[in-house]
Amino acid sequence: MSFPKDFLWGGAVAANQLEGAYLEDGKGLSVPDMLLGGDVNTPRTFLPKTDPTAFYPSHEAVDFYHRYKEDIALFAEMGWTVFRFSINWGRIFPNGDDEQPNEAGLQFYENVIDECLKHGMEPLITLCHYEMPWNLVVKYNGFADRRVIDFFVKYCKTCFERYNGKVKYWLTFNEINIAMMGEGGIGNLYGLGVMDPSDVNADHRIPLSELKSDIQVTMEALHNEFVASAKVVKLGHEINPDFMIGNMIAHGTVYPLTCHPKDILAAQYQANMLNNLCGDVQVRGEYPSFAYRFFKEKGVDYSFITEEDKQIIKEGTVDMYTFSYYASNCVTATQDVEETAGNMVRGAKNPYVSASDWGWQIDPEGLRYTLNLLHERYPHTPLMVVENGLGAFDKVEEDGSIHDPYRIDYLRKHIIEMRKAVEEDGVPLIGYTTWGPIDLVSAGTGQLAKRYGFIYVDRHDDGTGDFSRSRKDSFYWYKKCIESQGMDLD
Ligand code: BGP
Repeated sequence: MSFPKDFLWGGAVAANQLEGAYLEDGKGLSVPDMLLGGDVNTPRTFLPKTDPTAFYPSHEAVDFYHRYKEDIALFAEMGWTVFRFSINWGRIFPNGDDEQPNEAGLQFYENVIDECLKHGMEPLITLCHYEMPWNLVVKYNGFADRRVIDFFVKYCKTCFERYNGKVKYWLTFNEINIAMMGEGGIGNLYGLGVMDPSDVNADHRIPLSELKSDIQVTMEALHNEFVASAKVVKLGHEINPDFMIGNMIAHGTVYPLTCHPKDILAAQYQANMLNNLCGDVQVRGEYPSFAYRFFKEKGVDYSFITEEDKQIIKEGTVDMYTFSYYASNCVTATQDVEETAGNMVRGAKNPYVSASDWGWQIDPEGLRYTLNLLHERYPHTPLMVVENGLGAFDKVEEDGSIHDPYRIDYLRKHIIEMRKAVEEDGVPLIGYTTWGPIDLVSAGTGQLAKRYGFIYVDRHDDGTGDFSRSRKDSFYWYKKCIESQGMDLD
């Protein structure tokens, strides 16, 4: 037994982390264009008054915009049947609130889609991967303003109509639950396009972790994003009933650190807030009871959830649940323990697993556990792992080769656990796309040194490099994995 014959194998990227060409062919500025890089110990900083001496990693990224044919040919060489990428909203509506879409942007993605189809790859498109047009942040405070719902729906309608017949798989918002990760900066800005007015026009660098936020505004904006997503799902099905439209959750898999009942309850609470609140709204079509408990605890006035919105959310449930999985974390309410290092993903250290150089705890069995957990929770919904991978430092040898056994080891172990979930546990998993199959800009740190790729890109954090591509050992390994339907993993 192996994975089903029609199982989708491929890789996943985001426009802002890959394309570069940040102002080319009419594109407007979007949120990531305002961010500088950091590293494992230093958060990324926000600086909207573009400083010509600073290195903004997304501005050129790894230049996919000019090299997509070469890159897609390399993906095809590995035997991919799916390519997950995002459309940068600001290429289609440069200001977000424009009357007419930008034809050059639409044409660019049509070319990318056609290139995928030429190579027998299904495009899987994320409509918003942290890429809100900057103008919507400045003018409307992102999803805090309900008018942004309509702008998003109009943008998605434009994409659905233009690419109808060529694209079947769509995701509305990347990691919509990032808004639930801490109450501060990164979740608000990346996820919702929400900023405190006093930060928007800063003339100095502000670490993302220090951006101001307000829980009432965050929750209202997240609600508006749920409404936007549900409207888009409904509209997509009206345009083409065969569309498969998914949500996308950053799955923060949570374990209690001990079997102390207080730890169990703390872990359950965190899993509910982090993962299940968003998942339930988008899959089940209603807010779970613990969401209201959370609102009350935080003093959030949730009268923004109107009866009309509840109806919209009910009618716009997703066709598949897709998620990213990198690591698991422990939670404790009883002990004072060391926290894991690293950005975005934090928790109490698990003594039984190792961690990446960025402090993310490596836990392949956690993926099997997660798949089972999700299938139990949403028994009628197909699942897809749309991000999984290891960010690591790579070394180019003198002869140009790149040996990355650590990456192969990480992926092999996760694929084995995924296979057990499918074969032995009966989880309806329909596909797997590794994160960053070609080196790209890290979302969390803005680094290029945090590499995930099967394909190495000569581009560095000081802005040097000629963007040339080369195959790492893992490239040949993944090709073999796909050829054998996930059976030959040596
Ligand atoms: C997810 C994002 C991606 C990606 C990935 C790896 O949260 O959807 O955009 O970047 O994490 O994270 P990082 O780039 O911080 O290593």
